[in-house]
Amino acid sequence: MRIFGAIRPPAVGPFRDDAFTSSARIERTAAILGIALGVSFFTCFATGLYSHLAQYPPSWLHLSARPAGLYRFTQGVHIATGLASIPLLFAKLWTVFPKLFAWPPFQGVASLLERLSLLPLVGGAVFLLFSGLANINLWYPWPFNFPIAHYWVAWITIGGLVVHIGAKISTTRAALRRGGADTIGATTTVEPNSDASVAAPVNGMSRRQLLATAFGISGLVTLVTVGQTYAPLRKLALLAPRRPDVGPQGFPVNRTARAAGVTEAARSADYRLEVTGRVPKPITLDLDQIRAMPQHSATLPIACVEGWSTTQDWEGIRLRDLLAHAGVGGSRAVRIESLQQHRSYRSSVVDAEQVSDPDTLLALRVNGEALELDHGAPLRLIGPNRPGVMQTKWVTRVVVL
Ligand SMILES: Nc1nc2c(c(=O)[nH]1)N[C@H]1C(S)=C(S)[C@@H](COP(=O)(O)O)O[C@H]1N2
Ligand SMILES: [Mo]
Repeated sequence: MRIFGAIRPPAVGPFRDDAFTSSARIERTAAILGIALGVSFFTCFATGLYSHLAQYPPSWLHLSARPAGLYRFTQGVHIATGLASIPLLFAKLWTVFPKLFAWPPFQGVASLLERLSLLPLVGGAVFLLFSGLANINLWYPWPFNFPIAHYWVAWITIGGLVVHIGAKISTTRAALRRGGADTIGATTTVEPNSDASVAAPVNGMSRRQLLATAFGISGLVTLVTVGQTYAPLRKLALLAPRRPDVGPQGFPVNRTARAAGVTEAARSADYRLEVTGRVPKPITLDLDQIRAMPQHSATLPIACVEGWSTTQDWEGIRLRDLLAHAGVGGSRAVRIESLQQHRSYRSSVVDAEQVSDPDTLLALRVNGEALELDHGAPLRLIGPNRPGVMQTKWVTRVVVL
């Protein structure tokens, strides 16, 4: 790498020796933030993967209907860890920023690969956190399909993260032992074992102040958003895009009947529920016939992929009773179709295990009242451990697969 000795950038701007002098920028800060981000990113990745598999189940995998609130928990964790990562990522990028201008830029093949892996890692991390944040605020300033892009970029980012951890594990270990007071950027190195950088913040914040600020903001963000799914903190959910107790009948609506274009069809006296597909005797029921069937109740959450959830008491007919009514013996997977004609989430698949679950209902009522139009009246699907996007509203057809 002698070539880098010969060509050197002019000592201006960030390339000056004294360009970065903050005493908070030390390897130890980078290591602590790195570990926190590693934990939050892997947690976010695992819960995100679960969410993806739940929404796009491959043929070899079947997701259990129990525990009923599992998806609610994993998706709450997914959004909470994503949001908590944002201030930590800012702090980490700020801490290691001077390394962008280090000379020589790399010191061999391994070092070159390590530096290149930062591109998918940093680019991917910024993309994931930004697109996720926009999505939970129902803001789509892009032409691509959010779940697909978010999913594939997650794989790229995790790949970059694995390479990064492999490359940095020994630096991190060293930094966490006392020797890690090496500054990042400044030419003078703080004596190992001296507490100078901690005790005397000569330039700006000390390391402790930086970490306290980053973790403090991260904790605060979690505290004021997690109430969207964790009921005891409901009152604190000031920054949450959705309050689980605000909306018609006391809980939120993402897509209204008007937005879905179903108002007329859902109110019409011509409304019918059809059971078709691979059935011995296809049936068509009107509302009175549905109301005359045995009614059951279940207390189940709607757990939206955007991180909010709300648990309600639902009442309606069991999906398995409906299939039995149409002469279907045993349990089979079905596709539930909505009156909604356009856009996503107008149908969803219920697998055989979910169909046979006694709590999988086509609900007519919630909390002792008839469903309101925006909650899916006259009939909505509600089942245990399903992502919110698969709790189809305004159901008009059950296709046995
Ligand atoms: N037909 C239909 N059903 C739907 C949706 C939809 O857009 N269309 N949205 C889903 C989503 S994203 C969630 S979280 C739940 C609850 O959404 P809501 O708050 O709009 O009732 O209903 C689901 N059912
Ligand atoms: Mo949702």
